[in-house]
Amino acid sequence: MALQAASLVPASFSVPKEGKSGVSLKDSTLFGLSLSEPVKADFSSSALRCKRESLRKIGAVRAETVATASPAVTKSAPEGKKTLRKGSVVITGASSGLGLATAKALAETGKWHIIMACRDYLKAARAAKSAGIAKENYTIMHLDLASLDSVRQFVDNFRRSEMPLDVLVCNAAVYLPTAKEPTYTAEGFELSVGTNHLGHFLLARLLLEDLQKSDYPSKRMIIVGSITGNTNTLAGNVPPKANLGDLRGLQGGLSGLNSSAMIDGGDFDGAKAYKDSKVCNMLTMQEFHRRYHEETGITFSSLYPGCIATTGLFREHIPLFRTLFPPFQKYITKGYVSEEEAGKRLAQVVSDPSLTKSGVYWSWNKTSASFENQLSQEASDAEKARRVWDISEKLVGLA
Ligand code: LMG
Ligand code: NDP
Ligand code: PMR
Repeated sequence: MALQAASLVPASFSVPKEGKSGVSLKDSTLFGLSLSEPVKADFSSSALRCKRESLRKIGAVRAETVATASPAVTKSAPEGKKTLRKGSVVITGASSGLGLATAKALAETGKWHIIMACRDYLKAARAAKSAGIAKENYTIMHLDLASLDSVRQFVDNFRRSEMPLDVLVCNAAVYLPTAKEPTYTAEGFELSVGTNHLGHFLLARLLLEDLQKSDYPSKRMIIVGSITGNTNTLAGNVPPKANLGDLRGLQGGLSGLNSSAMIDGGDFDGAKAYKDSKVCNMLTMQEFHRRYHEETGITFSSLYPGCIATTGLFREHIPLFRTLFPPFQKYITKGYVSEEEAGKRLAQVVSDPSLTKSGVYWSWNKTSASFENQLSQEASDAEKARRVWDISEKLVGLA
C-alpha cells in the first residue's frame, strides 16, 4: 500500500566556451594556481519584495478550476499594494544534502511551502525536523524516482492534494562509483541514469501541465546539473569522462540484456553513468526551454551549486575517499561549498527575481555571485538534446 495518502503532512572551474583545444585553466584555483572566473550576470540577493499573504493551508481551499482558484497576486487594502501568496515548490530528494538545505533556506523566508518528494518518508520527516523547518512550511509526499509507477502515483497524489505547483526542482540523485555491476530500476533501466534522468524526465513532463496551470508570477523548472558532466572543465576531465556517444545504449533501454547498461553502449562504469546522467539533466533542461519557454513563460534552468563534498551523494564511495574528498576540495581545488551555502544558491534559482532568464546553466564565483556558465559542447548539443528527449519519451511510455 502506498505511503502517499498518509504522508500528506503539512507539517570552479569553468571556461567561457569549449574551445577546440579543450580545457582551459583560467577559471579557478588549483594547486595554488590562481584562476579567474567569468562573471556575466550580476547577482542581487534581494528576495521577492512582495508582502506575504498569510497562508491558508496552501491550496487546500483551491476551487475546482484554475480560474476560480485564489489568485497568486491580490490587492490588499488599504494601500492597494500587491501581495503574493506563498509559493508552492516541489523538491525531489529533499531528505538530505542540497535538497534539504534548499528546503530549509526557502522555508526560512516564510514565502514558500515545500513539498518534499522523497523515497523514505521517515528519513524525510526526521530531516525536516532536525533542520528546524516549521511544520506549516512543508508537506512530505512519497516519490521513488527509480520506479515510473511511483512517479505517476506521486503526480496523482500531488494533484489530489490540490496544492498549486509554482516551481519544480529536480534534485535527487544517486552516485554508484564503486559498483562493479549495474543495478536496475523497477522498469529495468540502469539505476543512475534511470533515477537521475529517466525518473525526473517523466516527472517533469507530467508536471509541466501543473506548472502551466499555476497563476504564480514566476514559474520555474530547475534540474540540478554538475561540473563533472561538463568536459570543458578540469573536473569534467577526471576519468571516467561523461560521453553519451551515439546513444545506442539508451536506445536499447539500458537494460544490460540485449544492450549495454551505459548510454554510449560501453562497459558499465558507475562514475561515468552518473556523469552521463547529469549531461542528460542539462540537455533536458535546454530542450524544455526550446520547446516550452516561449509558449508557457516558464523559466527552465540548470545549475552547478559548487562541490558539496560532505553530502550523502558519496555514501557509496570508499571511506578513504570520503575522508580525503572534503579537504581536497576545500584546500586544493577550492571548489568546496557547504550544504547551507549550496542550499542558498539553489533557493536563489527558485525564487530570486533576478534569475528569471530561461535556458541558463547557473554557477557561482568565489564571492558567491551567480553567473551564466557555459556548458560543454556535448551538454549544449541541441541535436543530441532532441534525440535524448525522443528516446527518453519512448522509454518512459510517453510516446
Ligand atoms: C575514478 O578514479 C574511479 O576509478 C571511479 O571508480 C570513480 O570513483 C571515479 O570520478 C569518480 O574516479 C578517479 C581517479 C583517477 O582519480 C583519483 O581520485 C585518484 C587520485 C589521484 C591523485 C592525484 C594527485 C592529486 C593530489 C591531491 C592530494 C591529496 C588529496 C586526494 C583526494 C582524493 C580525492 C579526489 O584519476 C586519474 O586517472 C588521474 C587523475 C588525473 C587528474 C585528471 C585531470 C585531467 C585533466 C586533463 C585536462 C588537462 C589539463 C591539465 C591539468 C593540469 C593540472 C595540474
Ligand atoms: P544526497 O545524497 O545528499 O541527496 C540526494 C537525494 O536524492 C537524497 O534525498 C536521496 O534520498 C534522494 N534520492 C536518491 N534516490 C532517489 C530515488 N530513487 N527517489 C527519490 N529520491 C531519491 O546528495 P546531494 O545533495 O549532493 O545531491 C543533490 C543533487 O546535487 C544531485 O542532483 C547531485 O547530482 C547534485 N550535485 C551534487 C554535488 C555535490 O558535490 N554533492 C555537485 C554537483 C551536483 P535518500 O535521502 O532517501 O537517500
Ligand atoms: Mg573532482 C577545480 C577542480 C575540481 C572541481 C571543482 C571538482 C568538483 N573536482 C575538481 C578536480 C579534481 N577532482 C581533480 C584534479 C581530481 C583528481 C585528483 C578529482 C577527483 C575527483 C574524484 C575521484 N573528483 C570527484 C571525484 C568523485 O568521485 C566525484 C565525482 O566525480 O562524482 C561524480 C568528484 C567531484 N569533483 C567535483 C565535484 C563537484 C564532484 C562530485 C560530484 C558531482 O559532480 O556531482
